[in-house]
Formats: sequence, structure tokens, C-alpha cells
Amino acid sequence: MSKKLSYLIFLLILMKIMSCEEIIPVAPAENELLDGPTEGLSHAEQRQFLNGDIAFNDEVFSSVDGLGPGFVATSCGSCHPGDGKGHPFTTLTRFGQTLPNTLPELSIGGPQLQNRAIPGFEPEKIPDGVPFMKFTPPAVTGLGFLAALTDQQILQYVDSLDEDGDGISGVPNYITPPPYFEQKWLHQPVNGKIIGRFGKKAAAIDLLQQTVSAYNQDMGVTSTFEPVDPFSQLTTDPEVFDQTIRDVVFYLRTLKAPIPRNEDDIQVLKGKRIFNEIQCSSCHIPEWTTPDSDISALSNKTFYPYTDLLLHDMGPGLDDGATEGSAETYEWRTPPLWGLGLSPNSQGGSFFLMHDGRARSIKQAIVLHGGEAESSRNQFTSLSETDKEALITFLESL
Ligand code: HEC
Ligand code: HEC
Ligand SMILES: [Ca+2]
Ligand SMILES: [Ca+2]
Ligand SMILES: [Ca+2]
Repeated sequence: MSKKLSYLIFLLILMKIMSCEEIIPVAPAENELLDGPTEGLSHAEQRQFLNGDIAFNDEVFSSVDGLGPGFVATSCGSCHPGDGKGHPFTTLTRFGQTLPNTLPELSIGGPQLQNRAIPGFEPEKIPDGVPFMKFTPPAVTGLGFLAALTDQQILQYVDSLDEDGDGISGVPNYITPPPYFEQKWLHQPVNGKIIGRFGKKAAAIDLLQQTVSAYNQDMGVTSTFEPVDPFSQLTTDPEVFDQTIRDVVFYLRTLKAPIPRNEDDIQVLKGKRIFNEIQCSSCHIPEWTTPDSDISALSNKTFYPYTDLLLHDMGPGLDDGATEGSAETYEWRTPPLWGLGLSPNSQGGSFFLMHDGRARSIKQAIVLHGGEAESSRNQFTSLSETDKEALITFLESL
């Protein structure tokens, strides 16, 4: 081989190596990612987590495997990318839930709009004059810890009549369980109803209910749990296996809690102090501990979701005109704040906060708080600029 040729080959190999280095991204640190299992799962549990992961993220439905006829999206992961919050592009639209203010005939096809349809079908349209509401997809990480709590634990923060006079009166959303509901020891029925924990108005009791209705309402995929197609109202053969639903529920139960970053930073510590001082922590309850669980990795674990899972009157500015369970039109469940700082990663690089994504920054989200949170919000707006910044630095570290 000539000297020139071997030099050329050497150069080509070098270029190849260098270009590979450019293409292969540096793996992000564990605390920058939401996706991943809780620590301490057994091998069998890790396998089920993986099966659920595949069903949630990789299983894309089409008309041959049960999608539609009406649907909103083709996989769970397309709305909950990387298990994080979704972009407003994947917003769900609901309508006709404004009872008792709306005529029942205006609720036909509600509560959810299936705005896409498989070939040969017309997508659903909202009837003229019917108000509609938008919901951006929330992150789904750490939910197993919230699902593991007992109703008794949630009830300790209820103060319906605001007896302590701080202007805050969280109430639970009592939900009529679906026929397939599996009562666990941690649930405490009141007149046959159970406390809802999931969804923006806490209308889903557990992760099974949330998953079953997501397949049904978001993808038009029926199951033995919910055999009625939302579009045609006809009963169909199950289009997803029970086992797949179980695996997805297991996946949601065992997704890790988001890991905070820069916890010891002076600004973060200062912001955390302010968060408590101006009553943010009255609704966004920082710390909880799970009781015993059938998944040992979830047993007796202290975790930091920053929610009370209760409904609060958030004022007329956030009233969406829709009720759910016992939730009024102006009531919202305190959303967890863990993972908040990572939201832009799955929302196309910027923030879309609050139930419909209208807040484009953390500061805007805080300023939109009204109702029971008005005093807390006013305390925020009268903070000095440096204190505001510290608070936001803390929130970004979650
Ligand atoms: C079209 C977009 C879309 C699809 C597809 C979708 N979701 Fe969701 N998901 C949402 C929205 C929006 C909410 C909030 C709904 C509400 O508040 O009622 C939500 C809520 C949830 C929650 C509750 C989170 C919380 O903090 O309370 C879970 C769990 C969940 N989805 C799981 C799933 C699973 C499992 C699938 C697939 C079977 C799925 N989602 C498919 C948009 C979607
Ligand atoms: C009365 C209870 C209450 C208090 C007090 C409160 N919040 Fe909230 N917070 C909520 C509720 C409920 C929402 C959801 C409202 C919505 O989606 O429209 C929310 C939403 C948020 C969000 C947006 C989360 C997201 O994922 O979209 C942030 C950030 C936030 N609160 C921070 C704070 C801070 C900081 C304080 C203190 C200044 C505070 N909150 C005080 C109940 C409260
Ligand atoms: Ca179907
Ligand atoms: Ca519909
Ligand atoms: Ca109170």
C-alpha cells in the first residue's frame, strides 16, 4: 500500500470516529430524566416494568389493532413524552360537563372530544354553542407513591370549613367507582364513593381507572374493563389484553419519583424557606410517607411530591365551566410540583403550565393563582425581586 493511500485510509477512519462522537449524545444524568424505574424492584418486577414501558411508549395503535373509530392520539407516550408533561399540541378537549348549567342534549358525545378518526369515519365535532375545556397532559412519574397513600392520610389535610382560618379549605373529590374497581385496604368508601387522586380534577380513583379510560377515551381502544366504544356507544370485543393494562398500571406504579437537583445550593435553600413562609406549602404539601405496599420498593418510603391531592377553589380566572365528580367548575386538584424544572424537556423547550398550559413561565403560573391561593399569591407578588428569583430557582430544582 502506498504511503499516500494508507494516510488517506487513516484520515477516513479518523473522520468516522470524530463524526460518531458528534452524533452520540452524552447520556444525561439520572436526575435530568423522568423515565426510569423506582429503585429496589425485584427481577420479576423489573420485567413487568419493562413490559409496561413498551406498551406505554412503543405500542402505537392503528385501525387494524383497535384504534378508533374516533381517537385523540395513537399511543400513551405520544401525549406523555418521556413520561413528562405534554405539549399543548397534544391537549385533550372536553365538553358538555357543565351540568347542571347545560342542557343534557348538548352533552352528547361528551365528556371527551375524539377529534381524529380512522379512514371512513368523521371526526367528532363540538356541537355549536357548547363550551369546551382544554387539558395539557401531565407528567406520569412518581404516581405509584401517591397511589400507595391511604385515604386516611389524605383526609388529614382536609379543612372543608376552613376552621383554622387561613383561607385554604381543601376538599377531596368523592368518585363513584367504576364496576371493575378493585377495593384495596387503603381506600375508605363514604356512601359508596371513594376519594379520587388522579387527573386535573382528581376524577380517577386509581391508576387502573386512569389507564382503562385513557385507552378507551383517548385511543378508542376497548377492554374487558370498558367494553363500550366511546364513539359508537356499541360494545366491542376487547382490543387490548387485560395483561397489557395490568403491565401499564404496574409501570405507572413503579416509575421513579423525579429526583431534585442542586438541593444544597444556597439560592435553592432560600427559595425553599420562602415557599413555606408564603403558604405555598399549605396546598403543595412537600413530604409524605407511604404505608406498607404489595410492592416492597413502595413500602414505607418518604417522598416529596408537593401536593395534598385535594381540590381547591382557584378563583374565577381558572374556572373552566366543567364539573367532574364532586369538583366544581372553579376547583382543581393541587398538582404535584416534582419534576417541574424538567417540564420544558418534554414540552418543546419551554413551559406550558397550569391545567391548560396557559402559563409560559413558573412566575406566570404563580400569578394566575386565585381563590384560596390569593393570599399566597399576593405574598409572592410583594416579595423583593431577589426573593422571587430564589423561590423560582427552588421550584426549578424540583
Ligand atoms: C391525547 C393525549 C393523551 C393520551 C393519548 C393519553 N393521555 Fe394520559 N393524560 C392526558 C391528559 C390531558 C391528562 C389529564 C386528564 C385529566 O385531568 O382528566 C392525562 C392524565 C393521565 C394520568 C393522571 C396523571 C395525574 O397526575 O393525575 C395518567 C396516569 C395517564 N394520563 C396515563 C395514561 C396512559 C396509561 C395512557 C395510554 C393508555 C394515556 N395516559 C394516554 C393526555 C393523554
Ligand atoms: C390553595 C392551594 C394552593 C396554594 C396556596 C398554592 N397553590 Fe400552586 N397550585 C394549586 C392548584 C390547584 C394548581 C393547579 C391550577 C390549574 O391547573 O389551573 C396549582 C398550580 C401551580 C403551579 C403549576 C404547576 C403545573 O404543573 O402546571 C405552580 C408552579 C405552583 N402552583 C406553584 C405555587 C407556588 C409557588 C405557590 C406559593 C406562592 C402556590 N403554588 C400556592 C394550588 C395551590
Ligand atoms: Ca376501537
Ligand atoms: Ca366523544
Ligand atoms: Ca384552612
